Amino acid sequence: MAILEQQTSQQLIELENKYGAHNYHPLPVVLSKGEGVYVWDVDGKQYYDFLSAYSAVNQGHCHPKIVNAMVQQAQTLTLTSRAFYNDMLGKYEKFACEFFGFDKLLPMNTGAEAVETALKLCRKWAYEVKGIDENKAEIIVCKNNFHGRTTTIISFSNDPVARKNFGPFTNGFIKIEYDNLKALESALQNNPNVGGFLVEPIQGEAGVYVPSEGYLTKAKALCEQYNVLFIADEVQTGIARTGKLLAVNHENVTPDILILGKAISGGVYPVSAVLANDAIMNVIKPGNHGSTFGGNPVAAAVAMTALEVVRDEKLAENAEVLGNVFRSELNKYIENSNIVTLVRGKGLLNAILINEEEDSDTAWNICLALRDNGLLAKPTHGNIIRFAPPLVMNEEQLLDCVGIIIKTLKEFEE
Ligand code: IF1
Repeated sequence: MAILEQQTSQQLIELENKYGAHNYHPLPVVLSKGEGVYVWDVDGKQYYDFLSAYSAVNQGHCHPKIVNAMVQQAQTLTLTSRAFYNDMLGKYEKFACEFFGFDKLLPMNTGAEAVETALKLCRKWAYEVKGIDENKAEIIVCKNNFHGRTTTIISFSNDPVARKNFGPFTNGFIKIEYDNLKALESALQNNPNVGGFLVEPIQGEAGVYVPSEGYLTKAKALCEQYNVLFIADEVQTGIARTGKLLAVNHENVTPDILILGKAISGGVYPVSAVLANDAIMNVIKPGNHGSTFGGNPVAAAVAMTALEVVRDEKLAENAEVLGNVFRSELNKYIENSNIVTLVRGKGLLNAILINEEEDSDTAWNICLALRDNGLLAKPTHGNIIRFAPPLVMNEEQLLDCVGIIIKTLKEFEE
């Protein structure tokens, strides 16, 4: 195909600019190959990937076992729709339910679809099990949340750029401060129609905000006290990213509804899932919810293999160990830095705070310099840079990356 002729980075950027909607502002680098912790641009330059496609490539780029599982299934049966059974879905559902410890799984494709599914499941449970009056159910969410881009989800976002001119919005959400148990208890006490509490165990997009020790435990206890479902959005924090299989495992909290996405497929194929026990999931009846691709055979094959890789290669344990090394090394540098004020995170989900205003372009310029030095990362909000390499990284590679990061930051020290 002519279009596949070798084109320069600039030509490829111009193609996207001319023919693609401008819904992103990517870092100016054009990637054409990925393997493990590395990606290469069209000119053959190698980079460490320190974003992992927003924690979707935890198992490393193009993991051979996961790619092989996809190829094998794609050459056999790709999609039946749910109008018929197929020989892969039940096996995947059983495998994933046992892997995460739930009775049932509802398969979807993207993280936002899984969040929407969880909201519908929570509302239906609120009416049919808790007994809240129809159309009166409320769901508590946290300020500075990120749960996806659909109209209902941005209805409870407070990001003006994500919301402006997309109204009218969906009602039925109560916003409270993150990591504030008094705010949660007050919302529960003063709103009898609350059916659920939707929370990110660590707020990723907000800038890798790790809540106080015990927050998740006490929040779950408050939900139990008020007969409200605790809904954990682990789309970004799940699948070993924070040093445990799930971020809620750091506090031994079991959510009533678990939302997964991204790395459940190793970044090879869109797969997401909602897991819950029968008392909740069984409110869903035929015709209530669905999706053409949800639970397709390729997704099933890919997800089972991607989860096996997490288990067999001990990626959570590796993330825990390397995350401690990363934060320890960065903290040594921060002691004498006049531009970086802190590093925070869990496992290999970390971020640094640049001591500039939110709208400064220092973080962006640092990411451009990191790119020139062979490492790819991107700022979240203005002055925060997220660092999230694939969990297959080894200590030697991590220390190499720490060296690149510190060398680059020093270029910006006054
Ligand atoms: C973008 C952010 C990260 C998520 C959580 C649900 C979803 C996401 C906790 C929806 C998705 C992605 C979306 C992508 C960039 C990235 C992101 F910057 F947007 F916020 F990771 F932090 N819950 N996060 O993080 O999953 O529908 O995308 O599969 O929209 O720019 P999705």
